[in-house]
Amino acid sequence: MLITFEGIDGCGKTTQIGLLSALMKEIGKDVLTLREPGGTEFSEKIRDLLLHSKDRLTPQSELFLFESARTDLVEKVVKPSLEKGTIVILDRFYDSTTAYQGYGRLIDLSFVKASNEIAISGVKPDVTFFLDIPLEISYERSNHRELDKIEKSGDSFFHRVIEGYKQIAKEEPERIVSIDGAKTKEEIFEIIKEKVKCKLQNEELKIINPN
Ligand code: Z5A
Repeated sequence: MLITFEGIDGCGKTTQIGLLSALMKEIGKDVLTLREPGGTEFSEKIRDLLLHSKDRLTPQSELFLFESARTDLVEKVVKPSLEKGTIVILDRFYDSTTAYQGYGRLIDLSFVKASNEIAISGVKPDVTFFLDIPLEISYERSNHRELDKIEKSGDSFFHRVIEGYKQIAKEEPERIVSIDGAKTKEEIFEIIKEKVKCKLQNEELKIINPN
């Protein structure tokens, strides 16, 4: 099972992934948590370039770097883990590219979606949690931390990213669960726990009764 988390900076992905992975381990599940960009030696090098290089990147170079990091992670780690039956939890996946490079950087959406398709080669999340927070909360939570390259993109960029996420969630209500990220950590985790429990039960039923 592949579970992904999405949302703008500081929306609480890392916090919820920590809680979910601890719970999964507690109930005896084999679970792997990964982040994008990252998760392989090569993808971590690309992450460093994307977030910290002093070079000015064009939106297109940014897009291709995210996709290169993604394909490396998918082919080397995500696919083999899913094939073994491991539950993979990803901090960001291709919805981030649609939101940030498509809606945020204004690269043609059909081009972004086609690039995503190449990078994921058929690997799709079973469920995606979109933690929806306004920009003000993102700024409050990242309080005084040094900003990376993408975080310095400005308010109008982030407003477009937020609207992009809302649109993506509207287009795929079956896969994407939108949660008000301003709720408490505990309230958010309750919603996530219930949804994952349902997914696991459905999966077990499918194993017992494949038809
Ligand atoms: N990016 C892209 O442009 N295109 C792509 O295709 C991909 C990524 C894959 C990666 O940054 C950047 O790359 C990201 C998008 C871009 N840039 N931006 N902007 P990253 O991985 O370094 O960081 P991040 O994913 O954006 O976010 P983060 O800093 O890791 O935040 P988070 O994981 O969402 O939040 P958190 O660490 O769980 O929580 C932040 C703080 O809030 C922390 O102090 C918590 O204790 C607190 N918190 C969490 N939940 C709550 C609640 N519910 N109430 C109150 N306080 C809370």
